[in-house]
Amino acid sequence: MRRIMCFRFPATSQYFRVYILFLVLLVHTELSYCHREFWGPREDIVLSSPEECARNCKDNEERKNCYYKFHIEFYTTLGAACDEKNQTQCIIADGFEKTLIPINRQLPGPPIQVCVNDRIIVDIENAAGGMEVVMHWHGLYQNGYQYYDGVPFVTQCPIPSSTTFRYDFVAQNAGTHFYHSHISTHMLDGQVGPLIIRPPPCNEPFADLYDTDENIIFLMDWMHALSMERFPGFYRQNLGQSAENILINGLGNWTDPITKQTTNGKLAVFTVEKGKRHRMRMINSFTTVCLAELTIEGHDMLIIAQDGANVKPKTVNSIISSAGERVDFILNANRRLNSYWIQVRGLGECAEKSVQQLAILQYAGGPSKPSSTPPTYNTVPSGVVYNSLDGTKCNTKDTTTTLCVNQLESLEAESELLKVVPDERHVLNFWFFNYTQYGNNMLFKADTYRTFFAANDKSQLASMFNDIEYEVSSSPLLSQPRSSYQTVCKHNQLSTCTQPCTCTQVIHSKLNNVIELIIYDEVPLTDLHHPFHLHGYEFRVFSIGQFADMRNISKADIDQIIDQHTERLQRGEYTNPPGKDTVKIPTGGYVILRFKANNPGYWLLHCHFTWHHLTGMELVIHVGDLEDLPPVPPDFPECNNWKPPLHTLNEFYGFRYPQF
Ligand SMILES: *[C@@H]1O[C@H](CO)[C@@H](O)[C@H](O)[C@H]1NC(C)=O
Ligand SMILES: *[C@@H]1O[C@H](CO)[C@@H](O)[C@H](O)[C@H]1NC(C)=O
Ligand SMILES: *[C@@H]1O[C@H](CO)[C@@H](O)[C@H](O)[C@H]1NC(C)=O
Ligand SMILES: *[C@@H]1O[C@H](CO)[C@@H](O)[C@H](O)[C@H]1NC(C)=O
Ligand SMILES: [Cu+2]
Repeated sequence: MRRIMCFRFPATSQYFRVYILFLVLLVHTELSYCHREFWGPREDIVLSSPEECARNCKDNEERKNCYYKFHIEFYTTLGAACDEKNQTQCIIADGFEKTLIPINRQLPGPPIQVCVNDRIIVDIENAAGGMEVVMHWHGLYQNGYQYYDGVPFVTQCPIPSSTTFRYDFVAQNAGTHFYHSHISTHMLDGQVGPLIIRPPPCNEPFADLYDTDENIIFLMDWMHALSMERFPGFYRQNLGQSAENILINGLGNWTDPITKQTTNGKLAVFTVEKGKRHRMRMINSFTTVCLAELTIEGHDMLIIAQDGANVKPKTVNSIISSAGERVDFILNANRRLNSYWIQVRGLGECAEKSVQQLAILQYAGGPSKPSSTPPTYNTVPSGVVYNSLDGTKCNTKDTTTTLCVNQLESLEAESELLKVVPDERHVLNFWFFNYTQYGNNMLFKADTYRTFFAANDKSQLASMFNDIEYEVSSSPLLSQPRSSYQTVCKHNQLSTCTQPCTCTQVIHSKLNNVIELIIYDEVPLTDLHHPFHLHGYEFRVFSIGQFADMRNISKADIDQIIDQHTERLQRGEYTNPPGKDTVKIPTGGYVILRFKANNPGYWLLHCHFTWHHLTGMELVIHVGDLEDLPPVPPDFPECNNWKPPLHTLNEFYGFRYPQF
């Protein structure tokens, strides 16, 4: 278990603490009296505002109860709010008018910034009529708060419109995290925001390496219509689901590729002080298959954490990330007093349309515009690329041009994870079931309604993970285990089911086992580098590899990978594999990761590309048994099918229908 508090109060200050507590209670009892209807009967729970919570964390500080209200509704960018003097409710985005479903009329959503051990309470008011909401806190363990992980039909029912749902959990693991909608494609329509958990100074290993910790670089992909427009996707025009634009901290401009006209957008400005070292927290909240490549003119970047997990610092020149990944780096503002371009290029499918966005790094007191010409899409960065698309050198010591996420080292040794044979090993392939190969008549058959998405090559696809297309159950597995079982895959389901095999895939794991996952891209497709995210855990990335020849990966290939991995373990070659919760798998490649299953619950493991996981590329890892879990919170909302048995009309529950 990770240490939360650094040291206990010395005995002499105990009395003082009790005295303070008494005073605080006295004051709070007074205060909360008038708020009683709002905050319920408890009088000792004092809520702090988002601003009060976004403080400098101190050693051994009392926990704060950080309260947030998220109001969700339909809204438009560049709406009438943008003509007001006070533009607090104006969303400009990239200067293109479109409908979105944001939180509190902000883009990205309001930042949650707390200290380790704070309690986070978020009331989600769903005022988006006709739309369900579910919020996932990406990167948080939720150990003890399993019911608040925010996965529809796994941990909770979706929040129906016109109702409010209260999330209530403790910030356990420090790091740069974020929150996002986990239902439909809403994440792409504004339901995202940063979630930063800072440790007390005594648990911050890099405190000496930086002077400020204020900058969040929040990357979003962006479409010029509601994203649902593109699910399952068009077939005759505007194929595929690639993004039209990228936003940096919700801002950017956009040049129409046909008319060449540029919108009157605003670029994000990051102000730094010359001579200071700034910790930058970069969050990739993309939903499409595009990747983001970040470079900062004239500056290199010292990487100190990935997905909130600290690593031994390494310098790079550009940072590639895919949906769900975060990178903390230190930027040393040691150049001439000026301003510099920040460039984010869209890679993968986004390369076809040369999608990119710019922002400005401004030295305080310097000019507001960089003196150099803005970089174009064809400005390719030089130097070391972090998390590059080339996975062929990840299992070597060569980091001259590329630095893979597994080539970094964790600060913490985890010797139990290094044992040669794990307690459980799951080999999980992923691929697409291509209905179009069968002439589509399998998909568009009378009375069958199978899930699919329309890809950019005009094929109609379902997404397979471990040879199964995940079927969403009608009740949450965690909170309603007795009613959710109907669709759960049976033992040996694969031997009996017809292709594509569809059921609610649950892998049962024993609490505290060391679990190894080998996830691989069985049938490589150009430009696809799927990022897999595991809820509830930070795993360690042991090995990343890629078969250079873009061929299908066979079972024999996997056996060979396991042999190599086993030899490396036997030779003790893995030195502190780094922690992460989202990992990008190279095209036609694989990743080997391990974690200790010390967090009971139902945890989703899925590709973080929205269109893939919505069409089946996900499964649930069920750790532990019912008795390992906290009880379901009282009055927790339930949902299920309702198909009562049919009776003759006048015997139905004794009710007599009127006779005419
Ligand atoms: C504008 O909105 C901000 C944020 O709500 C508020 O602090 C400020 O007082 C408002 N200004 C005016 C002139 O209303
Ligand atoms: C982007 O917007 C800024 C600010 O409105 C503008 O100065 C700049 O010319 C635009 N960029 C491009 C490439 O048109
Ligand atoms: C699906 O099958 C069709 C027809 O064989 C083919 O043209 C297309 O490239 C395939 N797409 C994928 C993604 O495999
Ligand atoms: C790879 O697998 C796909 C799907 O099973 C199949 O259509 C394709 O022919 C295979 N490619 C090769 C080179 O074997
Ligand atoms: Cu995917």
